[in-house]
Amino acid sequence: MPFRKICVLGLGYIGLPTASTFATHGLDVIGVDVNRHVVDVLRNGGVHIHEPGLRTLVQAAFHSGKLTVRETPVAADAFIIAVPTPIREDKRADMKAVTSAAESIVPFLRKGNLVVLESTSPPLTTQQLVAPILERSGLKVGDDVHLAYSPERVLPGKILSEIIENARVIGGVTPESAEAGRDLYNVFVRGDIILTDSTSAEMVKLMENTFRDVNIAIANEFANLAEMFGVNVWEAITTANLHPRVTILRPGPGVGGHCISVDPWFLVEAAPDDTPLIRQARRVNDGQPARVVARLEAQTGDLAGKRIAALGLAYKPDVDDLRESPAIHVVSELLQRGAKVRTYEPFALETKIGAAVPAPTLEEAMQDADALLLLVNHTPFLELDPAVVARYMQGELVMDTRGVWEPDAWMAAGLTLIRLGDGRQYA
Ligand code: SAJ
Repeated sequence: MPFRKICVLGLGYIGLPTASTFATHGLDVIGVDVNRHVVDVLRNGGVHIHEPGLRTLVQAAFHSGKLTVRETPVAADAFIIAVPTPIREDKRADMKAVTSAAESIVPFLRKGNLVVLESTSPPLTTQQLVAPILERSGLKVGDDVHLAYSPERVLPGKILSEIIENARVIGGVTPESAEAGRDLYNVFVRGDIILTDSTSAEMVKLMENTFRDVNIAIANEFANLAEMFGVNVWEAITTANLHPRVTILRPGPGVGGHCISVDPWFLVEAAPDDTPLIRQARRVNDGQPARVVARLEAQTGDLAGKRIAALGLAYKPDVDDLRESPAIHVVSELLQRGAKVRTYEPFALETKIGAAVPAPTLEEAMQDADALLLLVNHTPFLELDPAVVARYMQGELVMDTRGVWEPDAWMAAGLTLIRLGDGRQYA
């Protein structure tokens, strides 16, 4: 099935790279975003997202004349929905954006069109939410219009290569819909394309991220046990991972990002009585920020009035993405206990968390601090010289929640390093 013109709804972390990649591979792409600011920024040559290589790709797409952006859809051969599916307070998926994106294409649907949902969604969304909306057009999904679910599985920080190289699952509401999806993504995907039904494709996506969440939860629980038993969890994990069938992940201050900390809830929502493990893993990971603060407080005593330098706010290294970031929860908890927090996030310098003061430089964040807290293992932090840190700080306590700093070097600089999951004493 030949596709010449496509409409991509949602120009965020997934939609923008997807739209631009299709455009640089020769399709006419209309990128649609309901947020006027996003459309304006892109039209003026900017990019509203930090992702390595994205600016260059978007510029190439515009220069090719194949990408245009606007606030409403137009008629096209295919429509890709890549809008957010955030989680609500009650831990249920907020499907408003998917609903309104699907509704917005109804007036433009024509016989033979393909619609692909990429947004991570609870099982059965494609069949039970999207299909009925599309049928308001009078066309029959599966007969007149193809409909498929194809999850994005790219890793933030590596989106541009993974979007092309990763295996891609395409689940159709009919086999023909899946095949139509394959014809579309074949334009640029170099990884394997696996065809299945739409609900299986939805499950695959949720299973991948839930698997990772549960595995991080057990690493976090091991870290907590290690502190209790006087064990260095980082060494213990390295040793355990020498076993040919064991791969324990890394403990940390919690799990953030818009995917792994959110997607498992979609399974819990769909089957609350049959997901005890998934729910518990979420609780363990969500409990990590409080554990970090408790460990720090055990060293410093009452946190009220203590000057804490918090390094890193993003949800993981070398990205500016703050969504669901556990570092933010740690900072909020410190503030609640009366600590005076200075934050330094090199990828989003102006980020302000409550009463915390965002420092423009690392040095200003560390100046006169009673304690230094590493929350994200951004590359620049890995190279920090403990002797330099010691010169800026007033106190001696340094806490590493990512297991990346070596105690010896910090001790040699006269500082006390404690590490999450490390129950050994280095005095
Ligand atoms: N984390 C740990 N310990 C680890 C690994 C990660 O604490 O050993 C934490 C990170 O610090 C971060 C969170 O988990 O806060 C998630 O980071 P991540 O790098 O594991 O994953 P994401 O959220 O950036 O991207 C994931 C990926 N999914 C899987 O690896 C199964 C990616 O392939 C998906 O496309 C993406 O979710 C998504 O969009 O769903």
